[in-house]
Amino acid sequence: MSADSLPATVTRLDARGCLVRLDDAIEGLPADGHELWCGVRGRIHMRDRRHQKSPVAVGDRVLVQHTQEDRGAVDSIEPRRSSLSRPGARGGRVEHVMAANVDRVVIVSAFDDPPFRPGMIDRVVAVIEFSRLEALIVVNKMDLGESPPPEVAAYEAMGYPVLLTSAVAGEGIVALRAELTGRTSVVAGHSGVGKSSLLNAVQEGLGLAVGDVNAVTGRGTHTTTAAVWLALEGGGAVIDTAGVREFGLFGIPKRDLPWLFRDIAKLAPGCRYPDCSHTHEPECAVQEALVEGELAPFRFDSYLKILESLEEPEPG
Ligand SMILES: Nc1nc2c(ncn2[C@@H]2O[C@H](COP(=O)(O)OP(=O)(O)O)[C@@H](O)[C@H]2O)c(=O)[nH]1
Ligand SMILES: [Mg+2]
Ligand SMILES: [Zn+2]
Repeated sequence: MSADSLPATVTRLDARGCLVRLDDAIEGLPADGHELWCGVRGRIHMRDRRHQKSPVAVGDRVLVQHTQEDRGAVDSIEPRRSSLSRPGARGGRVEHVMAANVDRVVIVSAFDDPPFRPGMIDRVVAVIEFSRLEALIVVNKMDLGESPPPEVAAYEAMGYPVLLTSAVAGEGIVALRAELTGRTSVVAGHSGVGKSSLLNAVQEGLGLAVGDVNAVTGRGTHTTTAAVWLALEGGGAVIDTAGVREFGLFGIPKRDLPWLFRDIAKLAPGCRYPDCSHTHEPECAVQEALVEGELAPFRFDSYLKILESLEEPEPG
């Protein structure tokens, strides 16, 4: 590190490099003196990050050199305190870090339009548990419904906080702002559920593009991998993502999955076999709870779907 290395946060990535937000402003730069476009210097390019798509991720803390005008170069990357990854190229073996240094994942769903899909929430919650992050579940577009979807009770029973919001009616926005302030959150959820609308409501002036549902869910759009880091006025930051494909099940071993479902994990000690997969074993407490109506069937469905999608560990 040289004397004029500037501490900064990576706020977005594109083919040319990354945009960073400097901790301390410099005169003559965009965004009130805070923004530099950076290339990543060759020597850090692949060091320790051979299996990663890009050496830097949105949310990374970096040291940069100001080279000319609004340009700079990333000198070094701080170790990540947490990260959220999805499988990238080579059959999912290349790690694609979607967001670095986050505390919490805000899972946004909609009451309707697009329809409420608990399967998506369950998948992201499993990733959150695996990554040891906090979860906040948001059900947006509550202006389209009278009462929350029935599945919400199951998440609350497991101890996950749930917020009901409407970006158009301004419902739940104060509470959401309070939840976001002072920590770094990443927002996950299907296209069209209202992620960008909610963030625009939380903080005036963010000016995030809001799509109409059909336009943003159209196939072939490449906006789904974009993530943007945004500083919040009251402290903290939020990373807006364009979709949910970002939250793949990277690196989760099959045998770990039962422990990533809180309701299933709680029942598992009652099973005959300590390594019970809860799919076919005799004297399975999870199966019994299902029959007794003590485990929500939608949760078990999600568990089975995810279990099938996870690869067996390679022998040896
Ligand atoms: N009825 C209703 N529509 C909303 C709400 N929030 C967002 N929308 C609409 O849903 C569409 C998608 O919103 P957007 O914020 O782009 O969703 P994103 O893809 O998750 O970022 C837009 O047409 C918004 O106007 C809401 O609370 N209620
Ligand atoms: Mg959006
Ligand atoms: Zn079992």
